[in-house]
Amino acid sequence: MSTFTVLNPATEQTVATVPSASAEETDAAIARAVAARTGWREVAPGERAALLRAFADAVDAHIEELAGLEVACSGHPVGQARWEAGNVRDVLRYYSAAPERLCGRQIPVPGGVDVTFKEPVGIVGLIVPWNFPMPILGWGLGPALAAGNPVIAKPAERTPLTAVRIAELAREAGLPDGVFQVVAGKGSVAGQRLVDHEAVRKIVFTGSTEVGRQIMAGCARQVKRLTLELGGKSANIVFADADLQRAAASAPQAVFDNAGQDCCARSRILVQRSVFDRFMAMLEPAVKRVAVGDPASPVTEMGPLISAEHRERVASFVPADAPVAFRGHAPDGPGYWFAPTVLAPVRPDDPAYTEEVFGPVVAVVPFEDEADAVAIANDTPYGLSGSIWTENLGRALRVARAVETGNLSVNSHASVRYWTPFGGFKQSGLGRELGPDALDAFTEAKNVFIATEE
Ligand code: TAP
Repeated sequence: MSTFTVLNPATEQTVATVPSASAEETDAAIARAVAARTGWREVAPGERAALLRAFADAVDAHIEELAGLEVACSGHPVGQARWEAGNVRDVLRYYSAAPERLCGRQIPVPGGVDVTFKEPVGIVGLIVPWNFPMPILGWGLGPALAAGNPVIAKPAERTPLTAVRIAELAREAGLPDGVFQVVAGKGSVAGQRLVDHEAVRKIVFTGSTEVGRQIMAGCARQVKRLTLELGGKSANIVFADADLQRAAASAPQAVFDNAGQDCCARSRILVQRSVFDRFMAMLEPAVKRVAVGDPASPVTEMGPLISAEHRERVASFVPADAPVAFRGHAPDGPGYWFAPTVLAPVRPDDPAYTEEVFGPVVAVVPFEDEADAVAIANDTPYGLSGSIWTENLGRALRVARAVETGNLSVNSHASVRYWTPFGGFKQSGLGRELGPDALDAFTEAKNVFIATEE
């Protein structure tokens, strides 16, 4: 039996050794989901809603345990990890209202009536990355189950423990056998099997754009339904008329949250040239104030990177001659630490400016006017997130409409909210998660014509 070792990224100590699911074990999970499929779609809507609420309550009762696992497995600060477990609970509760509102339509047609049904799409494979193991699992799981689909989740190799525990809580809450399973295995084995197996009718993949492309090609062979949530290189645009103090105070959170291992990281700060120096003077103390350290401490704001390999990759974006304007702090000793790092001025071809770093590194660049800001913001193959700082409401709306990205905030660093659709433009993905329409991605519309003429 092959296994993988889960390391605590803050201590480099072993947390657990987990069996790695083979292709055959993944097939067995798929067979159990096939057996559960009809029973789950036939559960009465009110009962399915009650089961989702019970599942949410079970997660709620285990927030501390789940947060503790994520602190150990991912190095997330404990306050953040509690929020992440709470997000799973909230998303399950939000979508527990959906089964009883899964309404079709009645369409007037000649010779009869046509009614539509939203049918469950079938077995759903959720392939989850290591950066937000709990929320990203929940965003697919809640609506997929609410729509009447069995779900098989494949967590990332480095961070399987919370998903495994959440699946146990689902069973304890009364979800029938085979309705929600977790296969902890390699992407190239268990993940690939979910993509290749004909009984899996939909894949929800969150991860790198590179692997997303391969998954899309795999799904194309079977015309398999697919949602892709991929990489980002988002802009935080600060106009001269903004409340600069607020913009500078929140910029570190927008990029250094989760140690920058965030698809929504606003890793390019674009600042209007006339206030560039003032903004940098305000940004420096804000970056130096970021509390980096022991993830188990309630005052910690930023933990380590996920692994030694990932730290090496992040460090490659900051070579010895990099234009480092200033840095924050990071502990010495064991752990995959990397201090928050601000680069300026950067060349337009600097990889730290053009590529997704997925670490606590931000490039700050000046712009001249509104048109210039929009052109720079859009000069990337990605389009996931973004923020705009200005006191001019008209400008805020004009720029928000012009920036080619899926999720924007004005005078705020907020990114994902479960009430609103989330997803990317361009190479940041395909389809939307969350929000009131999320069940559309987990159902097929069926129309039935009923003749009324004799
Ligand atoms: P990836 O290396 O792409 O891995 C993501 C998931 O895919 C993991 O579970 C991985 O399993 C699995 N996988 C790898 N190869 C596979 C294959 N051939 N078939 C099926 N599954 C496969 O990404 P990552 O490094 O974990 O995460 C970082 C990336 O995710 C960043 O680019 C980030 O921007 C993106 N991300 C995007 C979003 C949204 S919402 N747009 C959110 C978070 C992260 P293993 O762990 O076993 O390799």
